[in-house]
Amino acid sequence: MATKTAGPEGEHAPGGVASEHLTLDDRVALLKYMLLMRGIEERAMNLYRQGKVPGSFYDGYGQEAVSVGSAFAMAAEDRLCVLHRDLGAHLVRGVTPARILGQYMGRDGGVTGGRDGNIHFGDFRVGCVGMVSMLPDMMLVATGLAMAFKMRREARCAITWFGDGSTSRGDFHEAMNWAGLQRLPVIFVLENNQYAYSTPLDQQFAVDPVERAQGYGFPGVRVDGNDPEAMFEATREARERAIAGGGPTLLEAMTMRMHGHAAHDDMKYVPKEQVEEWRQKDPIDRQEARVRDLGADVDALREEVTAAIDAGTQEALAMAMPDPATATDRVFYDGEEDLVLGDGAAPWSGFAVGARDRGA
Ligand SMILES: Cc1ncc(C[n+]2csc(CCOP(=O)(O)OP(=O)(O)O)c2C)c(N)n1
Ligand SMILES: [Mg+2]
Repeated sequence: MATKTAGPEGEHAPGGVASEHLTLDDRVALLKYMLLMRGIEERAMNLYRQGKVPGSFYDGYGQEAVSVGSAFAMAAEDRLCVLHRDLGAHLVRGVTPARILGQYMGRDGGVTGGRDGNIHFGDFRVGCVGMVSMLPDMMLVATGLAMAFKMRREARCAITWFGDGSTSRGDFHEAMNWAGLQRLPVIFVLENNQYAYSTPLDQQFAVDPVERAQGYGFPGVRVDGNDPEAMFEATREARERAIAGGGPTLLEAMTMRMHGHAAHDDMKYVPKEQVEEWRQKDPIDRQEARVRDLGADVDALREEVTAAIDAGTQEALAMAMPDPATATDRVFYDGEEDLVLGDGAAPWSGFAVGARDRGA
């Protein structure tokens, strides 16, 4: 059980492919979801500055490839435990820009209907589980989902994302231990963006997390987190192994937090050269160069994405604020709603081009 590095790290010649399982349409779709993620978050930041988004605002600028690439490798019947820098996962599963922007603004038509602030949301109908804020408790939720899949003998997989800072908490070890012991079908994606608020990596761990995975009896794989195709391929392989009964995988996605922890953080503590170095590895620029080289009409795609975000913004701004009389609806289980995970029937938009649907 070796620790390995997936895909050619760092350098990607335009047109070079990191996965044989992706068609050109898939590769363009990866770019589309990354553009959507960046565009929606930029729009949300503007709305925040206009006072329309309460609290603070958290984004995943520069990290788009991590959630987009890995979510793209998951099947309709799988479950995703999504964290605060992983908007791309919601988008790949088909959540619309309007519902996301409505969520950030606390509107009735947002994903939680105004019941939570900007990032703690998930839509069961598309297989996304709402985020628990305590880090990294979603690792335990994903492990529990995988345990249920195993007990029911269902060929399904759970995936979750979490940051480098999360690896210093006990829950990380509990989830890894149980998943390893039970050989559960779960994928842990460590989003190593080199900072946990202001704490840099060299103050975070003495042993790299990919090596820790081996300590719990399963592989740790380091992936170029700024390459959506490498993320896709590593996740696809991990899922295949999980479904075959091979147990969990830890993927360490190497990336960089390009903005402050949240809108209120000017990240004075991050060296400018470090940011500049990572700007050269921007995942959108790289994917754009690849598919442009292969003949994709990237300009038309950009226009399509901008139009979708413009329309979504108008729709979200027109949404009403929630009716206070409904505040406790959907907070406690009342037997009315189907909260049972499992039917896999989801109003997909994003996954239509995913590899799994083609039986790849
Ligand atoms: C147990 C716990 N402690 C503190 C926080 C507050 N908090 C939210 S995000 C964050 C930074 C986490 O860093 P990392 O895990 O590296 O994720 P990143 O924000 O870099 O993506 C902190 C301290 C929390 N949510 N849960
Ligand atoms: Mg971090």
